[in-house]
Amino acid sequence: MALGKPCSQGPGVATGRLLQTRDYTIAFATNRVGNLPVSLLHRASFHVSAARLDQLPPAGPPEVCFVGRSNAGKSSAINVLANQRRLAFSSKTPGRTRLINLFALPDPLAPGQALGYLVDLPGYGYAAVAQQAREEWADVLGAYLRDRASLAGIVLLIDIRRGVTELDRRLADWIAPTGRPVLALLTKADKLPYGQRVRAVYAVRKDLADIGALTAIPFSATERIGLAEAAAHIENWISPKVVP
Ligand SMILES: Nc1nc2c(ncn2[C@@H]2O[C@H](COP(=O)(O)OP(=O)(O)OP(=O)(O)O)[C@@H](O)[C@H]2O)c(=O)[nH]1
Ligand SMILES: [Mg+2]
Repeated sequence: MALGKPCSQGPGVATGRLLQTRDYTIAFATNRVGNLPVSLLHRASFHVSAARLDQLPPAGPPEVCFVGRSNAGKSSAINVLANQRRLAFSSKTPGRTRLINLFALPDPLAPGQALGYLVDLPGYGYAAVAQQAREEWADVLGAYLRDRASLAGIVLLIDIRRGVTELDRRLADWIAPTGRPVLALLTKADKLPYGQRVRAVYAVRKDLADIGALTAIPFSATERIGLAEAAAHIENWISPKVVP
């Protein structure tokens, strides 16, 4: 099924699975360097690449995927969240990420096991890719977003200067019925003054209002804008903190 044809029924898995995930609040609270808590995401390491969904490992621990237009800043966001320079490659050449790349987050209580995964997905909307390859990728992306049982949350990257484009809107049509939570990072926020950033966030919230569980924030990989908030959001998807 292509991205243009969203399904009406989502898997409705997010709540149940998140509640079943073990809570590591105490372990992370002691996981400090000096007085600074070390983010779980800083421990990310490359796990596996896949060209097709059937090459992915079977659904297991929670996954957080990064989607968005080609060049929106997906790989740069993963690198800054992981506090690593070249974990996910980033490039001035659009369409650089061609494979689905999984990065494992190790379980602090079970060495050798993954607590969750970050997933860097190839961007869409890159004009130089042949039409057939684009449609094939839309099918893969659509199936991943709809069917991947372990997908706990979606990070949607949108260039703050472009806002929600036609292709982003089609993706949102696909995501909304699944009920999956979305963190929209409005990337390259360093390119806009504060007032325009605020206006851009309002516009994106309005354009994506049909996504029930939506959070939208300005983000910059270079200036680290929105970094702490994005990291906390993603960590909570991987390992939900139980608030008494
Ligand atoms: N000024 C600025 N530039 C950024 C920021 N994030 C990414 N870039 C630049 O935008 C370009 C694309 O970044 P990538 O992270 O490779 O984008 P991508 O979404 O992974 O691209 P594909 O893999 O092609 O889909 C690179 O030249 C980055 O240096 C940011 O926060 N601020
Ligand atoms: Mg990339």
